[in-house]
Amino acid sequence: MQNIEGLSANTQHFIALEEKYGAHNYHPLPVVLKKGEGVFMWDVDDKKYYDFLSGYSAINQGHCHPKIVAALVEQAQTLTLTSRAFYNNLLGEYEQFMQQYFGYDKLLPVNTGVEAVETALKISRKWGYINKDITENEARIIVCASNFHGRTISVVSYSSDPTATKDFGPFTPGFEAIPYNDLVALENALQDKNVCAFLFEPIQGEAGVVVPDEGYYKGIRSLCNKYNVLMVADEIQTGLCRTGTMLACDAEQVRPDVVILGKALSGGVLPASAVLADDAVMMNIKPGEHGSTYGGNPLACKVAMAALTVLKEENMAANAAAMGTLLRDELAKLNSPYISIIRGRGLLNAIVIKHHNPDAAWDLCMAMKENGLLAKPTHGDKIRFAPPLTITAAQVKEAVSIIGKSLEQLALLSK
Ligand code: IF1
Repeated sequence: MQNIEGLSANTQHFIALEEKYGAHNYHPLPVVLKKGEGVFMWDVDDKKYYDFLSGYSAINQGHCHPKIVAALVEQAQTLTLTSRAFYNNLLGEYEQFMQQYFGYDKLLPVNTGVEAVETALKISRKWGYINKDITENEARIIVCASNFHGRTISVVSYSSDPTATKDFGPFTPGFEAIPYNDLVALENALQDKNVCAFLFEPIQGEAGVVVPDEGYYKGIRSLCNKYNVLMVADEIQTGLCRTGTMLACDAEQVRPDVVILGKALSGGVLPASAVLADDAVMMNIKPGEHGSTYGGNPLACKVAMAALTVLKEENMAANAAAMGTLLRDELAKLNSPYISIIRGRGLLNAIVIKHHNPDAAWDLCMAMKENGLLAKPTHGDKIRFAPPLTITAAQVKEAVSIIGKSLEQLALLSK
């Protein structure tokens, strides 16, 4: 039972319901939210919080962005789903919109991020057999240690996190993990003629916002060209202005062969994900070989076009870059003995906590919650700071003052 000491009756009520009737597949911070607007959320006792997680980068545009919600409401009252058994008047328009927006010939629409990752794995293998003449069932995909690409059996098959794999075997073969941010290891792995793709996160989110060296993307691009391997970028968390450019790979002007999008593609209002690729890759997929019931539904198409439009209209990439720099600078000014590292790009950031108490990161998140800011630890000692990209300089400064106050309380806690 979640320790619900010191929580309001309201909060305890909702936590108890989840405890009793829901699978225990998460360990949430003990806060129950009922409303979101912009960079803020309110709990069931009307307490206001800065959202410094943004739904793990699904809410780049801010909670309940009026233009995205308007698109949702309008389409929800018109036509929500046709299935792909028939055409609809929005999918083609959305696909053309995405071609003009990202510059790839084709889009394959699905729903969740991991579904898009699985789609990219299938497309990559198909390309390997058809275009690289790899022996049937011998295709291999190179991934990075400490990756996070979702939670399906095939995707956790290449996870290095025992929590993701224990008691879920047997696993899907055909994957090899190499160290992240290591071009020598990548070139060694690409000697294998059966390699069809290299799947990577431009910044490793779950691993604790691990930013690779300058030149990593360019190096991957060059090696994938040299060894005729698909460069597959999982931009589900790093894409859509989160790291200060439309796609994280744009930071080095690198164009992957396959781009995977999700999360903020729909501004956090419904699941929508997509795989982008040029014809030479995408046209290997023939009718009936892949799809999903909701993939390309008109509601998601309408919402996604609105969500992407506001990213540009409100210049969110530039704001993410500027506010990210301000956030990291203001955090550094705290000079806290409990922060060993501050890292990130744009508004995808994390601090690493240095403290003898193994629960210090959790305790700090609990203190920040009391002080009006929501964030959550990742992998024990790291705390991700990723507010919506609409945050202002004044709000960044106020948020950092909350973080500073909470760090002082952590000091007292540790006495
Ligand atoms: C949860 C982590 C982050 C992702 C990348 C694919 C997916 C994700 C780079 C799959 C999803 C989410 C999942 C969410 C928490 C969050 C997460 F902690 F799980 F690892 F962000 F780092 N590629 N990440 O980050 O997308 O199927 O979830 O739509 O599972 O609670 P999804």
